[in-house]
Order: sequence, then C-alpha cells, then structure tokens
Amino acid sequence: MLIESALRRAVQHQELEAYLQPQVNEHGEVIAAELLLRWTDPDLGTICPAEFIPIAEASGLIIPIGTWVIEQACRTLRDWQQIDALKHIPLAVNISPRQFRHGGFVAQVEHCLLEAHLPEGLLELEITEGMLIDNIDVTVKRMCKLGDLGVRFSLDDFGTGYASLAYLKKLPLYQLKIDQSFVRDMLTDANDEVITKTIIGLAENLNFSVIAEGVETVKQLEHLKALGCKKFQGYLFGKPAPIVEWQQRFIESS
Ligand code: G
Ligand code: G
Ligand code: MN
Ligand code: NA
Repeated sequence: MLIESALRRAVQHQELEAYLQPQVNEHGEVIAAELLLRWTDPDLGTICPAEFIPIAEASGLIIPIGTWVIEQACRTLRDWQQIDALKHIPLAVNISPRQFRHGGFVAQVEHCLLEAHLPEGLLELEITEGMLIDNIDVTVKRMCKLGDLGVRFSLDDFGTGYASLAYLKKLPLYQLKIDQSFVRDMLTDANDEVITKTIIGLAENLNFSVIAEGVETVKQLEHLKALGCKKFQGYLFGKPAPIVEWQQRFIESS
C-alpha cells in the first residue's frame, strides 16, 4: 500500500524516468535500444521495476504508466529523426499484459505514432508469453492492427513462459528474446545451453530474428555467436542509462 500510493504520486508528478539500453549486432554496433523504467522515490529510495511493475499491474496504475512510456518512446524516436546517426535506430518498450488487454491500447499507440510522424518499423513492443494464454484470437487481431501501423513485436523472456509452439507461428512476431537466465548459466549448465541453441534454431526456422539478453561476458558472447546468434543485449555492451546520456554516448561512438 505504501509503495502503491508513492507510485501513484510519482506518476502524477512525472517522477518516473526512462532509461535506454543498447542492443548490438555481431560487430558490436548499436542497432536498437530498449526503454527501461527507473524510479527513485524521495523517501523510499530507488525501487526496481521488478518490484513496482507488479504493483502497477495489480492496482491499474500500469495504464497511465504504460501511456507515459509509449509517449516517451515516440517523442524520443521523433527527436531522433532529426539526427542522422539515430534516425534508423528502433526503440523497444515493454508492455504489460493488463496494458495490452486494455480496450484503448491500439488507438493510443496509433495516436502517438501519428503525432510523432514516425516511419514504420521504429517502435517495437516487447510482449511476454503470459499475454498469449488467454484469448489468442483477440491478441493476434490486436497485434495485426498494430503491425499494420508499422509496429514490430518481440517476445520477451522467451523460454520461461507457456507459449506453445503452435501459437508461435500464428503470431505476427518480428523477434524472440532469449531470456537472460539461459544466457547466464549457458556455460555451466548443459540444459541452459541446449535451450539457448534450440531457441536460436527455432527462430531461424520460423523466420524470426533472435536476440540474446543479459550478455555480461566475452565468453558468453563468443559462445552465443558460435550457436548462430547475431544480436545481443547486456551489461557487456552497456547498462541502461538516462536517454540524454545514452544519446551522447551513441553519437560519440558512431
Ligand atoms: O530494468 P530491469 O531489469 O530492472 O527491469 C525489470 C523488469 O521490469 C523487466 O521484466 C522489465 O521488462 C520490466 N520493465 C522495465 N521497464 C518497464 C516498462 O516500461 N513497462 C513494463 N511493463 N515493464 C517494464
Ligand atoms: O524482462 P526484460 O527483458 O524486459 O528485463 C530486462 C532487465 O534485465 C532490465 O531490468 C535490465 O536492467 C536487466 N539487464 C539488462 N542487461 C543485463 C545483464 O547483462 N545482466 C543482468 N543481470 N541484467 C541485465
Ligand atoms: Mn524487455
Ligand atoms: Na527479458
């Protein structure tokens, strides 16, 4: 209750912050970014999203929070259209199940895209397998509507949920994101290695792009490359940083 009311206040006062983390190709070049929320409350200190997102979901606060995140992403992409080095960089945002199921979601994303005059393919939505368990037909319909507007979809934390393989090919997905738990233990746990390898093969066969999350060491990177993975995200390439700082770093290194 304490966190919930503090969160409600933070939303009203626009105290949540958007951080960006780079995604890179096999040459280490930045090819996209993921937006990740950060929140520091004056009294409670820094609270991580793993803690406040479930509270936002349960309380309904995820609706205004999610709206703010999408607006922030579209504004950022709009600003990037003025900067040559950044104008082709897509931005991914995390979408909670409750947010995706909310009646006004498609219209809201459409409104933000139109207002920012964005080219297609730059806004990416990360959904999770949990979103797919109920009402798959409604989910697919919504995804297709958004796809027509130029939105791309990644399946986040892939391998940890209940997505059936039969669903996978029904979905208008662009990419699978290999959950960081598999990458973390891949070098020491044969099961995690084989799961990683299987996800990469699955993506290849279904014509999805695939990205490994949570890459922290060169050894993990080399092993993932050997398995055929070509896109990576993790502390090895950059921790999440405030948007302005991230942009400066990107422009300096490009
Ligand atoms: O950034 P971090 O690893 O602390 O994020 C923890 C969790 O919070 C992850 O599952 C991430 O997807 C989620 N998260 C971070 N930012 C957002 C956001 O803007 N919206 C939603 N729905 N989840 C987010
Ligand atoms: O569930 P989702 O994939 O959206 O969450 C990503 C979370 O993982 C973010 O909270 C981000 O801060 C965190 N993260 C990103 N890169 C790394 C990494 O290399 N190692 C670890 N442990 N966490 C990471
Ligand atoms: Mn994510
Ligand atoms: Na993830």
